[in-house]
Amino acid sequence: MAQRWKQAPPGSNWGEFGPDDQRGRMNLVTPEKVLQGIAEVKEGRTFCLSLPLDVPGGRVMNPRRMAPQRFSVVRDGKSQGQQGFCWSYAGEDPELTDVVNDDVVLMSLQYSTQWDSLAHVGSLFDADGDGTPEQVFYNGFRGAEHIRAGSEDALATQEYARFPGPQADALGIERLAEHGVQGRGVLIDLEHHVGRTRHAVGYDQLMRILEADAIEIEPGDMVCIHTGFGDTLLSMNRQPDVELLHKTGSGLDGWDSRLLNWIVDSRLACLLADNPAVELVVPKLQTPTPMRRPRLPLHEHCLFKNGIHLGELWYLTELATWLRSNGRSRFLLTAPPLRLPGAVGSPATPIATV
Ligand code: UVW
Repeated sequence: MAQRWKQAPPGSNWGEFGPDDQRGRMNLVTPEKVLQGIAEVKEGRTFCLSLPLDVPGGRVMNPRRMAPQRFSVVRDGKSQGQQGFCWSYAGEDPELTDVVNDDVVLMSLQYSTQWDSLAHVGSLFDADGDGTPEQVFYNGFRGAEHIRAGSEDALATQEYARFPGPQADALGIERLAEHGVQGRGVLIDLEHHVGRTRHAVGYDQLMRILEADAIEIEPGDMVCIHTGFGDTLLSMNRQPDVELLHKTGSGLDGWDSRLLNWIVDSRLACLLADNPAVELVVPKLQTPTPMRRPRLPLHEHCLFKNGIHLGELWYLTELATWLRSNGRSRFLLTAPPLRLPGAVGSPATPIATV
C-alpha cells in the first residue's frame, strides 16, 4: 500500500519497516534476539514483573482509570453469585461431579502493569501537508479512519460498561501480542544511582549510569527502567498516598533532545518502567508566546514518531536487586500483552528469567 503521509513528523522513522507496518521497533526483536535472551538464562530462576492488577487501588492516581471489578455471571437469566459463580453440572445431570467457577471483569486496561499500544498516543499533525492538522498515529494511521475514539460519555458519567470504548482497527495491542514479545531484557537501575525521590534523568546522567554499571544497549534490546516507584506503590497496599507518590521515583526527561536522539540511535526495541509514564510528567512549560506542544513528549517521540512501545507500572525491584547482587543486567524477558483485538493498551504479566 502507498504511504499514508505527504510529510512525516521531524525525527520520525515512518516507513522504516514499510508503509503498512504496525509493529514499529518490535520488528527488531528477531529470532536472534530471542536466542540472545535465552542465552542469558543461567539459573532458571523467574521473576514476576507485574504488580497485582488491583494496584494502585482506587482512582486517585489516575481518575480516568478504573480498578478491576469482578462481577457475577448470568446464566439462564439468573445471577450466579457475587464474585464469579460456582455451579455443578450435577444440577443438570446427577451423574456428573464437576464443580466449576467462572468470572467476569471490568477494568481499565491501563490501570496497573500495562503495555501502551501504538494506538494509545498520537498527535495533531498535518500529515497531508494541506495546512490542517488532524489526529494522526504512528506510520500515518488516522484517528478518523483507523483508530476511532471511545465515547466521552463514559468518562463523564464514569459508567464505562454502557458506552463503547476506542476501537483501534490499526496499531491495536494485538499487533504486539501476535509478535510474541520475547527477547533480551536489559535493566537500567536508576534508583541505585539517583535514589527514590522524584527526579528527571536526562542524557548525560543516563550515560554516566550506563558507564558505571557497564551496560551496553544493543539493537533489539527491551530496556527496563527501575525507579523504585512500583515498589513504593505496592507497599501502600491499595491505599495510595498521592502526595508521597508525587515525590517518588525518577523518570526519563522527555524534553531532553539528546536523550530522545539516543533512544532512536540505540535502536532499542521498547521502553518499560516501574513508574506511571516512563518519562517524568512535568507541569506545562510556560513560554513567552503560546506554543503547541505535547504534554507527554516522550510518549510522542516513542509511540507516535518512532513506533516504540512503552510499558508502565511494571514491578522491577526484586529483579533489580537480584541482578545487582549477581553483577548482571541482562535476562530473558517474556512479556506478551493480551491478544485483544482493537484495544489501545493491555494489562501484562511479564516474566524475567535469569
Ligand atoms: C496517559 O495517561 C496519556 O498515558 P500513560 O498511562 O501511557 O502514561
